[in-house]
Amino acid sequence: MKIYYTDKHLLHSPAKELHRGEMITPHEAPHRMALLLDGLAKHGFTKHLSAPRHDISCITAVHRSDYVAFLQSAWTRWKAAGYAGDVLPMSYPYHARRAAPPQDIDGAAGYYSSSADTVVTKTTWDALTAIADCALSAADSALNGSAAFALIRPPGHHAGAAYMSGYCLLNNSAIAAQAMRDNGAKRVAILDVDFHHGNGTQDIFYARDDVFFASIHGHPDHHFPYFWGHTDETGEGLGHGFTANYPLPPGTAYDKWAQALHAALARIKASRADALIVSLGVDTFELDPISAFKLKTPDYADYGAHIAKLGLPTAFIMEGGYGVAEIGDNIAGVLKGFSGG
Ligand code: OKP
Ligand code: ZN
Repeated sequence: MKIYYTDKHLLHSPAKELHRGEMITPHEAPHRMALLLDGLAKHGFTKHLSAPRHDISCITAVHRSDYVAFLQSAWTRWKAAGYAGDVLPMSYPYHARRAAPPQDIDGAAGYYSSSADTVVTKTTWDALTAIADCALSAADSALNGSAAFALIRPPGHHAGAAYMSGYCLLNNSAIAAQAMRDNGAKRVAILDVDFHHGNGTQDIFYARDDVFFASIHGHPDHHFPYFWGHTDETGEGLGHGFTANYPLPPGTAYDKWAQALHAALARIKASRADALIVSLGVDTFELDPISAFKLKTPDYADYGAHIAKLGLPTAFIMEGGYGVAEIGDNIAGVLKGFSGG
């Protein structure tokens, strides 16, 4: 298992998170990576590869160029407007009310967002390109015959073609999946095992038949992102039948979760994908502070082994998993289980 890492994730460090009516210390911040690096080291995962710079076209292949321009300029524009803190939008368009963003950066930030938990800091863009490179190198490695893990933060699966959301700004898994397509995979499958539904990834590929998307997650009646992830969301147009959602109730433990996994794996097999991206969030863990499933540490190795049975070139892309001492044990479990122990 090759592991791609960069310490440039430190360049995205939100000062605060707006959470349930309060400004709190962010759940998604550099300390997550410190915990994860320590935990992985205990399991012998100490070798990290650095990723070469990939072309910006790898990013604009799934993200709208006006959104990329927004991410690159948002902090400067926010400061130029005299606004304090990081770019934290709070006014949202009522669905697609206007085709273009307003001139004011506060309004523009809302236009390119769908939840007030995600900020742009002065150096966010530099973090984002460096971690996207890790995801892209993991995809390259998988296609070249070596399974790989992108050890990155912030996560990406809530970011759509033109919106940030749920701590995510660029959709690393979507960028990696698209790169696999562009580098020879005819069909790619994305398996999203993060506790939260991967709405951004779903949106990006919703009308396509070359990227199959399956997600197992907390039911949107109870959990973020709230407006996506129901079973009746199955794709549209050409993409009809290429999205599969497995929403599960709060409190779900591994027996029921694994049944959904087996259903998702069967669908991936039937999709005849020739490469796999795993959006690997371990916020399904019983002690995760913002989630509600009951997976235990040994379950991670078990499901890693099931994913391996697909026999596909695979890139694991880090998504969520918050503030617990076991985060490294759980990621190590998946990687070891996948690699055969
Ligand atoms: C990111 B990932 C309101 C709820 C918003 C966002 C959770 C994002 C999780 N405070 N919370 O999927 O792990
Ligand atoms: Zn999550």
